[in-house]
Amino acid sequence: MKRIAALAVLILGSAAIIPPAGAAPATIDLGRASLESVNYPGRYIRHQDWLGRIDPVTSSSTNQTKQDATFTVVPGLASTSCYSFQAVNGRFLRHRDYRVRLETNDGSATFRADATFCAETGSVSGSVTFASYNFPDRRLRHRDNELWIDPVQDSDLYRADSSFRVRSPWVPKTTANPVLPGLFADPHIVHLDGRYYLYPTTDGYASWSGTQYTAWSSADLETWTFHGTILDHGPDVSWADNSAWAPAVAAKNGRYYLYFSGGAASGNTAKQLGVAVADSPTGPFRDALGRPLVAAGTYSGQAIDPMVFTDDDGRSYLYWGQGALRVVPLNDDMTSFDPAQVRNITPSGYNEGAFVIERDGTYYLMWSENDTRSEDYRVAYATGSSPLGPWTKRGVILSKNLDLGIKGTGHHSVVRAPGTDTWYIAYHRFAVPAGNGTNREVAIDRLRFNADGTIAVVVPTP
Ligand code: FUB
Repeated sequence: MKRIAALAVLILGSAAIIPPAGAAPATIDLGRASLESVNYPGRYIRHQDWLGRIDPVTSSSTNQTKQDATFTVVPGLASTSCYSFQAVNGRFLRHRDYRVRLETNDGSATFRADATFCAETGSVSGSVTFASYNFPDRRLRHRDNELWIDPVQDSDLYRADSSFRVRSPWVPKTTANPVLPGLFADPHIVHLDGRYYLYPTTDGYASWSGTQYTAWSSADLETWTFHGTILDHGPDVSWADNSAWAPAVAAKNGRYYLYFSGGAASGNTAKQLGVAVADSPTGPFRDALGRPLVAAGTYSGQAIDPMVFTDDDGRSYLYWGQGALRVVPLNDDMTSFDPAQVRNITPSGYNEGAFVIERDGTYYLMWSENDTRSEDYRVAYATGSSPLGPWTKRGVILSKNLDLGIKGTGHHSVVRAPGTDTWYIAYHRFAVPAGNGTNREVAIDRLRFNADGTIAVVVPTP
């Protein structure tokens, strides 16, 4: 909406501003890329001394130069229908005083808007131009080899200076992780209708204040397709304004249920749990109740981090909570339960992020310990004989690996490859290399079982 409004101002509000001829919304692939100037072939967008430029890059350039000219294209920090560009060192291209520079995401609304650019068709076939998200009458443009956002001009020179070709990255991604481009956390992985789906928290917001949930899908757990925003607290949920955290999706009777948490509307920041429903795993989801499923203050602990486990007999159980873990059987409608059946099953060391699986008749309850801002955030588990327990704590299965720069490994989920005994764990960690507790990335690694049914310690991979 904001973008449409901004374009209306651009079109109606000023006769002097003329978008480049033929400019129309364009899409580019997410993931690593380098951006080559249209009118200076061989020159690529890069950063040097934290400032944006276009400079020559060739196969014999230094590794540093190649690295400086390589970005990960991620969903826009301010709008997932636009883009942001994250350098290999974890910082983002943003404009400040109209000069384009490289800075660390501080999570503020200003930073996210300054670091978001909306793609439109460029001056020549196959090229794109990038309008500033918050100054839509300005485009990313090189001038004397420096990168600025400059007001649109109706000239061939401007059109060429502001057009780029998306090229293969000078420094390709060599690691499997992170699996999603950009800042995401609390991944809920699930296999539905023949595909894997990931539903994460959108990260990179100060105080985790994001409002949007996105969906991603994959056939092989390696290549992920972005399905855009599936629920936005702003327009879609009347009782929550902020803190769109840690979604979980469950399927039943041909419908898909998204469990989520959010800060109550009207300035009250206490968290509550909700449930939304859709006819497809990629939404759009709509708030099923028009009110919380678990209202703030009903139980001790924060009403966040929902998870639904469905047993072989078709019965589904809702788990949730930070500080205290609760479970209750869900009714068949998946949107209600009997409050009298709510149990407190908080294990020792529990903080948040519960997840339950069953294997060979044993139930595994897993959770995150410590604070997500701590590098010691980690995953522990217990085993039990039913979805309700009783539970026996077994120990920690996933924690930091400082040799690899991996910190804050937690809020995970687990999926089994259909028809096999091969299991995967999706989790978040501080984004490598520049992350922290609000700038996190999503990784997937193997989860293995020992012969005695205990879970082997997970080896986090770069
Ligand atoms: O992402 C926001 C919150 O941080 C989640 O709800 C917690 O589990 C922690 O990961």
